[in-house]
Amino acid sequence: MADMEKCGRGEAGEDCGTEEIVRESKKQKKDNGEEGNGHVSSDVSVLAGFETKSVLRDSAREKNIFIHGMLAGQEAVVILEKTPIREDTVSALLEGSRLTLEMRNDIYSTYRAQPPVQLNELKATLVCPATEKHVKKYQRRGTFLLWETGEDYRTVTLPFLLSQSFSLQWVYNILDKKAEADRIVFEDPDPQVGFVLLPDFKWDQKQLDDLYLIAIVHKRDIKSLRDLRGEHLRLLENIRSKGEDAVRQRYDIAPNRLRVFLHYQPSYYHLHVHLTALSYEAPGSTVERAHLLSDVIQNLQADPDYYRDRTLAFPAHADDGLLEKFKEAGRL
Ligand code: M7G
Repeated sequence: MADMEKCGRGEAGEDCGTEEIVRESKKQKKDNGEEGNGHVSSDVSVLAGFETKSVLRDSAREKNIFIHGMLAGQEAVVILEKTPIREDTVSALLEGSRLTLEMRNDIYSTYRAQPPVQLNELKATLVCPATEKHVKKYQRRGTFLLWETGEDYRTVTLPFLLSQSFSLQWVYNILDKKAEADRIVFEDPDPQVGFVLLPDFKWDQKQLDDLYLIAIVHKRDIKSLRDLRGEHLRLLENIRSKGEDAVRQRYDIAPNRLRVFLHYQPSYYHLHVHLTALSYEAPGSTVERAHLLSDVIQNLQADPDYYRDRTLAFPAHADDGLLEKFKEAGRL
């Protein structure tokens, strides 16, 4: 399993692999303070007062659980997930764990292992205050494919997302260096073709196997893939070449080991590109949602209005409102 030894130090001097809930919560307090909407405390027991309302989703395979509840009187979502086992911790795990025999049969035996406390971490993500839309995003429910023509986008989807979409405050905080500035891996500050490359908050940066970065463009007027035109080719090519170079330099990963893609529909309507390790089956990397950046570039080279006119398929959830709008418009 790859580890982070290769990663060296970032431009901002940050050590790779040091993300902790304590630091995150401290940062969150600072960030929220700047925006005047925060309330989480910076102490280690920030989740102690969390009152669970319901489990939105859990997965034995992915080893995660999404919980909806209340924190300090506000709606909140907490995501807990077991992190991958790092190769560089294996000997400490084997030596330091307390084993309890569960069963033995011939040459086979299974144990419950209690690792040393410092190796027994979970990744915890807190969204607070969470909106109803956050709760729906994380809930497991029926998914249906929609086929959206260019006309559907303009008449149904666009009005819906203008009224409904998630706040982009976290994106602007990154672009304005009000949050996560110490996590930036690379930046091209050009207002037309520039972008910020940083770890996605789904990645704990402790191992490269599940590497997940996002490139967020500086331009603020491109909502999604749908808005891309031939004139944006320079921007997209810039993300591809400089983003891939930065990943090679920082993590020693070649472009042909990366999956570089856009989501349609995204959750956040400010153009961004996902970069994940090719070997990692990242959530949202399936064919109905992920569009390879290299394909997007070729499509725009062949037809500058490709994404204005094409019918695009995407998965919609039973209760997320857009499906309902398509029904109302007689498009289902
Ligand atoms: P998307 O395609 O809009 O939607 O991707 P998705 O969340 O359904 O995939 C947005 C990406 O931004 C996702 O990969 C998120 O994990 C990531 N992301 C979301 N937030 C709120 C943050 C954040 O505050 N910081 C960072 N670094 N990444 C985030």
